Amino acid sequence: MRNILITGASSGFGEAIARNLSHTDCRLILTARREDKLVALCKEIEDDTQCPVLPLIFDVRDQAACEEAIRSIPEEFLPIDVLVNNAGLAVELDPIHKGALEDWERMIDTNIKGLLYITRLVAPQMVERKSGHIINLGSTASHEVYMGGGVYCATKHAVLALSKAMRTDFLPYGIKVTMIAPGAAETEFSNVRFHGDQARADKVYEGYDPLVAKDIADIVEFVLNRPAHVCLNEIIVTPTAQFNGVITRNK
Ligand code: NDP
Ligand code: 8X3
Repeated sequence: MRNILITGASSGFGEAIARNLSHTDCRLILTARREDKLVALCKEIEDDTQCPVLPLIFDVRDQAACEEAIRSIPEEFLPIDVLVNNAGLAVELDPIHKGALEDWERMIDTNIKGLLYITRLVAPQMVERKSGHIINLGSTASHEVYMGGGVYCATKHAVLALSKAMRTDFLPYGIKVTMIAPGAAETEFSNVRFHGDQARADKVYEGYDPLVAKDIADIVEFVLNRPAHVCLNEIIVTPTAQFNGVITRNK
């Protein structure tokens, strides 16, 4: 039975990944800031499946809170076999000369520093056991930049660099590292980016069929079910109507 920790499990990809994996032989540790949403999801999963679920409520930007949360994990959910670094966000679509420093800090602190804080706490146990799998949520924005997306794209370029760094640093220990790089997917992502302006968020997905969270959850399940000698290093997945972060049909 695998112990799986998923950050950002209160919505979108993280929630869908948790729902999918709850039907497999595992225990889930789910993290996010919104306690009501996360606790409701954990209860639903425990009612519907045999899967034990542990909610951890904290902000990945808060290094002390990350440490306290990871140290609080009870023995029965340890050791962590799989870490899914999914928590992340984009804020606004401003060009560099107009961007708000506060928005930049939120993206950099969550998408880069938060991912590093959690990995630094979890990876040593994997190294010690010479076993484990880390899945990082990159993006097509790990490969291209688009207008107004500069700092978000920079954080996702960093996730690509860190995924390669983890793969090389952990190579001697047999730890798998996979970066999944989705294109446009309809989750709470654009609502968060535009501060709750749902009409503006909906426009992002007008005129084509975007990915949905389950598409990414199915890929995570596939990645985790490869034989021990197979590591998928990176998967780029877009809607059929989208070539990359820049070129989308009908846009
Ligand atoms: P959602 O907004 O639906 O989910 C984001 C999750 O991250 C939520 O559970 C949120 O929980 C959590 N989160 C955000 N900030 C923090 C924080 N500071 N501390 C703890 N948890 C946090 O978006 P998606 O599911 O779409 O995004 C998931 C990941 O996928 C992100 O890394 C995103 O960059 C990436 N991605 C998304 C794409 C898309 O088009 N949707 C495409 C490519 C990549 P809470 O608010 O409760 O803390
Ligand atoms: C999220 C999707 O289109 O903003 O990574 O790059 S996009």
